[in-house]
Amino acid sequence: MNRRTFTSSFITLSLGAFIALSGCNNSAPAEKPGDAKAPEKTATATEKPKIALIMKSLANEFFLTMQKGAEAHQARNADRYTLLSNGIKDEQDVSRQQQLVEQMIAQQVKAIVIAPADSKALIAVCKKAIDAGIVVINIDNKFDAAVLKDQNVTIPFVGPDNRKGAKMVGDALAKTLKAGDSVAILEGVPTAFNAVQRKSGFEDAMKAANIKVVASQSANWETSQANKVASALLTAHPDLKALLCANDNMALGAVAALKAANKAGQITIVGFDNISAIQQLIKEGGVLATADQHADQLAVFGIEYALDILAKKGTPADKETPVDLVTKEKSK
Ligand code: ALL
Repeated sequence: MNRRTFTSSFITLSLGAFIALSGCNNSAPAEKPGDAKAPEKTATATEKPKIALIMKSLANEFFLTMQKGAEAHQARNADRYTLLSNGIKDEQDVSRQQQLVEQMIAQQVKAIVIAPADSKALIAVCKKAIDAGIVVINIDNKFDAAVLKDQNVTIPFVGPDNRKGAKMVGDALAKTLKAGDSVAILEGVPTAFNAVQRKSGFEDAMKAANIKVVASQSANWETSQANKVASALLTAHPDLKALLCANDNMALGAVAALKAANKAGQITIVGFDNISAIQQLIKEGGVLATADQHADQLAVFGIEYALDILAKKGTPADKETPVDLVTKEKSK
């Protein structure tokens, strides 16, 4: 991908996100999530429960896929619940996500299924939702166990083992390298537990193969930041053999940085998410591997879980969802 293609795909993604933010935020058009005004009536026991899905950046294809999966599930289960789906524009806009939770509390939803942008900062507002009688399910990025304990709150987590997923990707990479080689990691948002777990999984795999991690830096899940960080790493470490990216959006930025530095084909890139642009690059050989955490199913698992709890009022427990290695061989 040259600079121009990179820029235009970035614009396409951003445009897609804009359309998503302005058009698809809400599966129940009569109830705009942006309006935090007090509901006109109190829900009765016979009414279908409203479930709110609160995601992170809709500029990331991962969350658009998640949203589509949730909407398809709701369409198949229209008699069971209504869905309000929301996202933010910027991966780090934690305060916007907090506002979304507040708005969903004001709308008296029965359950909130949330992929938090930050593993600590969203807990207090989720506790507020629980105190208001709302079932809260944590998906994708796990809340911090110590802060949950501190605030005396239990929120079940439905999502993959990110350390395991990253280890699988790292192991696939290690097979193509030799002991003593140098690699670098591009981390996600450091206050997100899944970003930390993925970094650890990459490190586990490199350690097991005696490969040196000479640098590890955050690019906050973003393509453009990853592009800058990767360019700087290529200059600082000319002997680098691979870049392990904690998500595919950052892998796209790293791929563009390699092209710009005329190093395409000399340095191996791996990612995490299995977005369509990376699937294509895996086929072409521009990226070695990624992990599929089944974005289309992640929110669905959370919604089903919320419906179960609403129906049986059982004790919530964590639930691990699948994560699979994707390589050229595996996708044949
Ligand atoms: C994580 C997801 C995805 C995504 C990232 C960016 O929580 O699991 O890997 O790319 O958020 O927001």
